[in-house]
Amino acid sequence: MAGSTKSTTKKRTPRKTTAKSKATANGASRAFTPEPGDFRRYWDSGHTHESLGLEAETLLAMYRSMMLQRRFEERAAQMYGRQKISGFLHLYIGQEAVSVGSVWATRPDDPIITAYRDHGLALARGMSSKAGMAELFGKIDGCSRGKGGSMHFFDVEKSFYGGHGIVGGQIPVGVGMAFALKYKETGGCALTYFGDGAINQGAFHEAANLAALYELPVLLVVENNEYAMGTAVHRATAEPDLYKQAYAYGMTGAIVDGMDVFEVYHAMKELADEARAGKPALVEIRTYRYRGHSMSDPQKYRTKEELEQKKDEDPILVFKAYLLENDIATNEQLDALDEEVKAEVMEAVEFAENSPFPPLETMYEDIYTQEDYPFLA
Ligand SMILES: Cc1ncc(C[n+]2csc(CCOP(=O)(O)OP(=O)(O)O)c2C)c(N)n1
Ligand SMILES: [Mg+2]
Repeated sequence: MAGSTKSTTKKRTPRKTTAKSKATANGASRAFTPEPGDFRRYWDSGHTHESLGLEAETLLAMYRSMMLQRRFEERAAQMYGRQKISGFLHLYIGQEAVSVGSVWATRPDDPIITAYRDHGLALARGMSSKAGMAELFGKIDGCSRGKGGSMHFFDVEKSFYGGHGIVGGQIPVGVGMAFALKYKETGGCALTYFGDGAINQGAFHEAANLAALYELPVLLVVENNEYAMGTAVHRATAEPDLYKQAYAYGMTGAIVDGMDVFEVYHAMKELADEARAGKPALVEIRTYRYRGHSMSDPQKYRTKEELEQKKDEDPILVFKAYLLENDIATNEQLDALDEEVKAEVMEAVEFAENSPFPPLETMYEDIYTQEDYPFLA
């Protein structure tokens, strides 16, 4: 009721804020003193392989992994066209610096969990291209015995925990894994990946809160490839600088150039080590996907010019130029490596072709049941 507030509202006498009265009994602060957040920028930092302590041999292994991911997916797209692969197929092409920079910067037993755009991270972590391709073909020798397909790559031996189709669904699972790592005192860090489209899911915010509250060893890595299906980030997210959302949880927020493998490597190394010591972070890696959201995407939401401009920043070309300029490898060596990778992918296709479909009786295998679950009687 307008006008009635005067009679019902008591005038408050302003209280003096003393050092003692700043924190309330529950620990919250009464004083209005927003502090600048812990934000980091990993961009244009001029790193060289020497400054990062990377040997020539390591650089070539990193480059090989990026090429393997690219060639694997190009071939997968072709096989999809030939109807060898059915269901969904989301390609990671353009984002390879994220997977390689992260994997090389962290421990092989640091668990990785991601969304459905999962081939790149799985291959970078060391999943065999044969097991990956057979999974795409829906065959029994696939990494998930042909039952998961493109969106559900899994390789527990390599600490790769999928491959999840519900947008944002894997984030609390990743934080749960971080809880386990802390509880078991393994010193590991849970690398939890998701897309820009997942950051507005409640699951992200609930998980981020617990990660910070319990000081869990986790990196919440958002691969911002500018689009969630056909929706640009700024059309869906009120604060399109996603890393800033870390502030709400008192976490470190980092922005990283995801087209530069050195920046990703540096960021992930530094931040994972801090996370191991109980300081989780939200890591926004700016990247780009060159292909459509999935195989059936007319891509009307972006212009050809945008795509062409982004192709100039291709993380593989950028890295290749570095290797050549710094005499790490010659053009001939890199071409030979490409041929080797192409041959590996063809072998994977042949392997997938020759592997059988899962026999009918496997339908009831790999299913989780808890015999003594009380409500299933
Ligand atoms: C909870 C939920 N809502 C909607 C969908 C449908 N969906 C599948 S992918 C996607 C876009 C996600 O985009 P982003 O997180 O940016 O990942 P990207 O595809 O760019 O890797 C949506 C909305 C879904 N799978 N799950
Ligand atoms: Mg996206």
